[in-house]
Amino acid sequence: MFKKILIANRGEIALRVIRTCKEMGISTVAVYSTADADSLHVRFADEAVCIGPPKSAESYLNIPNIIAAAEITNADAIHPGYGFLSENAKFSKICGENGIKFIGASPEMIDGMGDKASAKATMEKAGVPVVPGSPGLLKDLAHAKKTAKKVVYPVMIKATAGGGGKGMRVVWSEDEMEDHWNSARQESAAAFGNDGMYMEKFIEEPRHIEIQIAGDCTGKACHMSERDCSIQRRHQKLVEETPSPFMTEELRERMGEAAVRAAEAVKYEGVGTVEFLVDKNRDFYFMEMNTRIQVEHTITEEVINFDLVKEQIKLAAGEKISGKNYYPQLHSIQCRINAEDPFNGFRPSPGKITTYHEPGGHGIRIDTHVYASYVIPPHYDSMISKLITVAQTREEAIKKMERALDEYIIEGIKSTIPFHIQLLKDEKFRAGDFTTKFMETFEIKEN
Ligand code: MV4
Repeated sequence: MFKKILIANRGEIALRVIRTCKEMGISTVAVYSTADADSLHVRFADEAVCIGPPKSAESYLNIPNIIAAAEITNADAIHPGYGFLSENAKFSKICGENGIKFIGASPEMIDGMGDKASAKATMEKAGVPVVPGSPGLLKDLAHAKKTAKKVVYPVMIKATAGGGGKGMRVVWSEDEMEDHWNSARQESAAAFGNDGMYMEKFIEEPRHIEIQIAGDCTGKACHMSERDCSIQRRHQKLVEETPSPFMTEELRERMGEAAVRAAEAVKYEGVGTVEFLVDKNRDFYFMEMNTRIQVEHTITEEVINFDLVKEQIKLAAGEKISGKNYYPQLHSIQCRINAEDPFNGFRPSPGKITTYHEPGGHGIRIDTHVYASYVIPPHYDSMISKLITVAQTREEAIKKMERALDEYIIEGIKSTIPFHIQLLKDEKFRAGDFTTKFMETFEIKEN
């Protein structure tokens, strides 16, 4: 087992990893930018190294400085958390070259899954359902038009280097193709330095349901139940829950098995997520594979009573999975509390938290790095805490969340708490009747 892990991240996830390391008897090294000197991850780690100025590019994305910090502290592994360098093939490779275990995917895995068209081809070959579309990349506009006729409109053109909705367009008819083709390619070239595009049938009003998986060094994988992440706004998840209200035992088994096929096909090592689109007929299609611990891993931990970060560290150290699959025993919901003004288009609201009081009691979990008098820096993402409830049923988890949101006091900045309070009152949400389009029509009422 590792003796010392450097956590190449900040905020709640840095703290989350430090906590598990402490429980495992592993020493921890925090790295921080000058904007985060007062952050809790710096306080709670055994050692801390400043790696640069506030800007991410010069600190949390600064590979030479992070490797230097690992070397001077003698860390034998690096946990990258999510975001930042967590899915950076170059970083994974450099860690390996310096004799530091990267607690995440190999450079080959990251590159293979990062190219969406080739990941899709790999999955199709492994027998994982994929959205019908172009067999590979589209050569030019004429090829796109010809392919769309076969796929049948509406279609989607997607950047092979894409993710998070960038370089992606819905095309409803041939006369729209040229404009979308040009703009999507331009956007992809600018964002990713790669303008390769592929095509899929457009799935209208899908649900986003992902399967947590784990794989070990023998090539064996297991599934660990699903998360419904359909409540999103501009590709930012707002609420996640498990089980999905749309799930059936039969669908869970089919999706779980497909996710295991996906993981085993690429000999996936570590914890990961296979994302699917699920249509109204409960047909599901592979979308992406995430090779990191995700923000919403918490709800899975609650319903299967299992520490996923501990598992991640154990698998990186060469331990094997138990071989069984994990099924949800409870219901868990997570509300992301962001420093944003929900009444003004979710505009970021950094600054000082003057008053802070957390809810508590049975079935409540809060993962956060903030405290009273903490100043939220403007340089990073706006998530300040994750409020998680767990209960026997969905109804109880919702009621508990309403009670917790009412108790939660954050003053000095705007937060998304009032949004969550309104969302939980929504009839469609309460009925579990929502898709990825839900937020497009949800109206936030001025309090
Ligand atoms: C789709 C789709 C409909 N049909 N693909 C959005 C992000 C990227 N990972 C894939 N995305 C989508 N791909 C086909 N063929 C709809 C989306 C989509 C979406 C997916 C998951 C969660 C939220 C979404 C919001 C808008 C569009």
